[in-house]
Amino acid sequence: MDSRSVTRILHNIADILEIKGDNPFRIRAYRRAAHNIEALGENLVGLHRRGELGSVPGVGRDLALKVAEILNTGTCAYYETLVSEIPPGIVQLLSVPGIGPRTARVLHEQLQVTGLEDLERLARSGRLSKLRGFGAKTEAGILRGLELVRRGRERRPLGQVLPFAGQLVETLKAGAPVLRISVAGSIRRFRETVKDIDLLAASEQPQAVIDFFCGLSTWAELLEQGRTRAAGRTVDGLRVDLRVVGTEAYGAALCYLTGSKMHNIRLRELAARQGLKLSEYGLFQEDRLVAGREEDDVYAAMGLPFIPPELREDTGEIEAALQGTLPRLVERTDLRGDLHVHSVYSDGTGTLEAIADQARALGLEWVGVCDHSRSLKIARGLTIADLRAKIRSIRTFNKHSPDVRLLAGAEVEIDPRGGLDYPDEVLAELDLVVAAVHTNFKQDRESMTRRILAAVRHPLVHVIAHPTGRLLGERAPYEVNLDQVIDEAARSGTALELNAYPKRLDLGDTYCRQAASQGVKLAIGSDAHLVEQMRFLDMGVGVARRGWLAAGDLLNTLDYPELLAVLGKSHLSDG
Ligand code: DGT
Ligand code: CA
Repeated sequence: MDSRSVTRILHNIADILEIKGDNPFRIRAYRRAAHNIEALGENLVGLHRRGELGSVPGVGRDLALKVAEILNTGTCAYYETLVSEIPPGIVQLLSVPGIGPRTARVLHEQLQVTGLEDLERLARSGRLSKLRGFGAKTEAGILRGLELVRRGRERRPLGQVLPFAGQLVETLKAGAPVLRISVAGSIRRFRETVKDIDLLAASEQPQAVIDFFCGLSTWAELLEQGRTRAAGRTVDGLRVDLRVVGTEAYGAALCYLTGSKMHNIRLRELAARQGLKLSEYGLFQEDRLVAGREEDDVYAAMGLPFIPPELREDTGEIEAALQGTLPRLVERTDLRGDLHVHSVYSDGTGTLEAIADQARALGLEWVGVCDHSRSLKIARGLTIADLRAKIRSIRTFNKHSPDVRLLAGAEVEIDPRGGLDYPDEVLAELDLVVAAVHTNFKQDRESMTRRILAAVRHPLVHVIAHPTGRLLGERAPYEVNLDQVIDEAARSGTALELNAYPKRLDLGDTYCRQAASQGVKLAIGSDAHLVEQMRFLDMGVGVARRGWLAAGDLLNTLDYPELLAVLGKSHLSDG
């Protein structure tokens, strides 16, 4: 069992308790544990092996036992009992964005809805809007939610699949006679959502590799078991394809299976113009193999530099490669800081010390500690007095921390009319002001654009957080004219965030590219609420690379004095 199954079950437990009207503290405890376990990713399994589950924040003795039970058996007795106590199908309703436990209970009690098909049928026939407390708006919202669920089943957020893909690679490396192995397909290209997992291995014993793969306990169903290819489906419904080739063709096969399809087609055309033939088996002149062992060789034999997988979408990369104008893409090691981390001051769990320690461990030199502002009470936004106390603590902290500096920041609410949640004189005391929309998502396009443009223009705002507000698979972007936001950011010198939280990845790759081409700086922020989540920076780098960004396009690559200069805070530089 992987950590995702654990978090799903814990969330389900919380949902069922909520449907039953159980103790809110208990419900919150399950959610908090699920949230913290999510942040650990597959590290959870290691903790379990070492008997250290109790060290996870929010996981006490009782919960540690349940988590261990789930990891060992795939479920736990307590959960099974809860499930048996409520009508089947209700829990399924909760997977629809916009349907909480209370709505689910009403739907079940009044219309006997027991599943998603049921729900969709009733919503389409207009029956839901006739329920007390529902109405046409709710009904439309539920239909949108159902559409998101459907799409989410077809394509999953990359962040959900990436750890599992990495784990499979490690499992095959450890247990099967593979000489080389890689994730390919859209995952290797770092697309924000993916349909399935494509794996490629090189081996002299393909059959043994296939047999090992097919024998994994991971599969709910085996879809294919051939001599050099196999495919399985997980309990979650996720398909995994494996191809096994010889080492002499590994590079060509990796290139083919990485795609994208359009990139492949364009490469093949280019080869043909040069009198060559490119396929998954290699690059050939007549019947002679010209290149195939390494991807590098394949590109080089066609007169091209290596094209990073993130660029292989046929959006100009082949032309740029031919002209020698491919960007030198930013790399994780170019990053010196994280511009968006929450702390214990608002809804995070990290103290200033813990944040700095994690920064050090990740090779960072500075961190923007941005807590929520006063009106966002649900996320424990800071009053002005608390904010000032936090600023003082950070100043003191920095005096004793020469290697990792913290910036006194805030993620400040942009109100529906474009005003900010702290007065200007308070904003001016901060080192870093990140402005964000967390309320009134449903404004029309004109109002929302006007609202965000006001923040972009505000002279004390440095960064606009998650500019579209989308949550992959959960919430569509709000209506906003991003072209205008980018134009205005270019004019005013305001940076746009590349929020690296796996559910967000906001801005997405295409808009990052557009913004950078207009001279707008991007600011990668992990949006970590637990210090472990600062690792999400990796996700941000992947998106940045897909957006053709070089180190110079990001604020994260500046050193501390350079960053302060850009933020207009150079006076803090010497102490
Ligand atoms: P996905 O799975 O929808 O997230 O995106 P991909 O790109 O992983 O697509 P997938 O899994 O259908 O195929 C994996 C790779 O195989 C794809 O990136 C390129 C290659 N490929 C698949 N079908 C074709 C094809 O018809 N022609 C060419 N040239 N390549 C193909
Ligand atoms: Ca794929």
